Parts: sequence; C-alpha cells; structure tokens
Amino acid sequence: TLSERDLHGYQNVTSRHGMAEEAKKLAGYAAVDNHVQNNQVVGVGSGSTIVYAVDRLAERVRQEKLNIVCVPTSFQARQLILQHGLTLSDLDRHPELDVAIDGADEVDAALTLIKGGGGCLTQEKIVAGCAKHFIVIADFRKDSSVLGQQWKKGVPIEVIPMAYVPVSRTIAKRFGGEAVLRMAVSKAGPVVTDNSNFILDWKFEHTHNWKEVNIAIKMIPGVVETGLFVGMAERVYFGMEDGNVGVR
Ligand code: ABF
Repeated sequence: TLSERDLHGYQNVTSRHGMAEEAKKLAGYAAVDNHVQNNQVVGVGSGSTIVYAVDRLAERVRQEKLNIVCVPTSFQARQLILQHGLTLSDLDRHPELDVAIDGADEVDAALTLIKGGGGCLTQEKIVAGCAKHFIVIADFRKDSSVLGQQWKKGVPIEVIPMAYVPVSRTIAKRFGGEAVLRMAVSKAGPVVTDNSNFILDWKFEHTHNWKEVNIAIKMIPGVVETGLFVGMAERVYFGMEDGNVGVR
C-alpha cells in the first residue's frame, strides 16, 4: 500500500501531469487563434502539445471555412493532419510557409530552444526555417531561464549512422559532457529517425554560447542537425499552472 507521503507525492505527480495537459491545450489554442488566418500555409510540428493546436486548427477550419494547407514536420505530424481531415501539403508545393507552430523541450531567456525529444528535430528545423513566423507552444515545465535547468535529457543531435561514434567523441572532447546514442525503448537497437539516421543525446555539463556551439556541432562531419533552435522562435506561448497563458 502507498504511504500517505507516497500517495501525496503520486497525486502531486498526476495532478501536475494533468495540469500540464491543460496547459498544453491553452498554449496550442492561443497560438492558433493568434497566428492563423485564412488562405495560409501552416507548418505543423510534432509531439503532444501540437495535438491541441491541430484540434483547434481543424475546429476553426470547419467553423470559419478557412482555406488552410498544412505541411508536416514528421510522420506523426502527417498522421495528425490526415486524421483531422486537414489538407496535406509539402515543401515541394509550398517552400514558403506563412507560419509554423511547434512544441519544444525547453525554452531559455533568449528563446533558444532545445527540440528533438521526440526525434523529429531535422524536419522541424527545416519547416521552421521555411516559415515567415515560427511560433512555439509549451506547458509551464518548459519555461526556463537557462537551458538544462529543467530538461535533463540533453541536446538531441541527428547523425549519419556510420559516424555516430566519432561524432560522439568529438563533442565530448570539444564541449564536455557525454553524447549518448539514443536507444529504442525496447533496447533492441538505436532509435532511427524519419530520415533513417541515429540520434545522439548530448548531456552537456554547463551552459554554453549556444549560437557558437550550434554552428560548431553542425560543422562536425556526420552531423545532420542539432536540436538547438537559436534565434528562430518569434514567440512562445506557455500554458501556465494557473490557467493563464504566458507569452514571451
Ligand atoms: C517536438 O515537440 C519536439 O521538438 C519536442 O521534443 C517536442 C516536445 O514534445 P511535447 O510537446 O510532447 O512536450 O516539436
């Protein structure tokens, strides 16, 4: 049986999780209501927060008869678009997007993001880079002043499979910490991305000049993309515990 303390702790965790779900919805709705207009091309992110944004987008398309096309950032995002009956498009047809909406693992004071907890960082960054406005949605747990404060899984880095060992060693040597190959939950083997690559999770040990580190890591032969989104987010909507939406 759970002790009183454990039960209280468990209730805390579940209620905080429950609050986080509500907070995700608040952020997703606010972003769609404030940044999506008729006749637009919308980049759709990945993760769980974006699900609320897509719910709201589909609702508005139905209610307001909006003419919207959606460009996905992952297999999951593509499924979300299809499941909601939204019009699916791609970067061949729409290389310029009006707005991209996506989640994040952590946001710092300068709106630098860590993304890629879900393994979709490369297509997410490509789509975000093609959008006039890149809007991020997150619950209060992602709202940090320094990266690493709350997100403890490190910076995801997508790498060409044959290069993951030299890349991991180079990162540890140059920047400290440890870059660990992301294994599938089954432990049967490494996670393989939508682009058939591997992911290293770089558990950095201290703060860095993320702009410089991002460029330096990107230049290591074998690196496809980093989960550091520097100077890309125009605005971040945080669903808060008190039911309000914070905007940075
Ligand atoms: C995606 O959203 C990823 O970049 C990021 O890891 C994830 C955050 O997931 P969630 O919205 O479920 O917190 O864009």
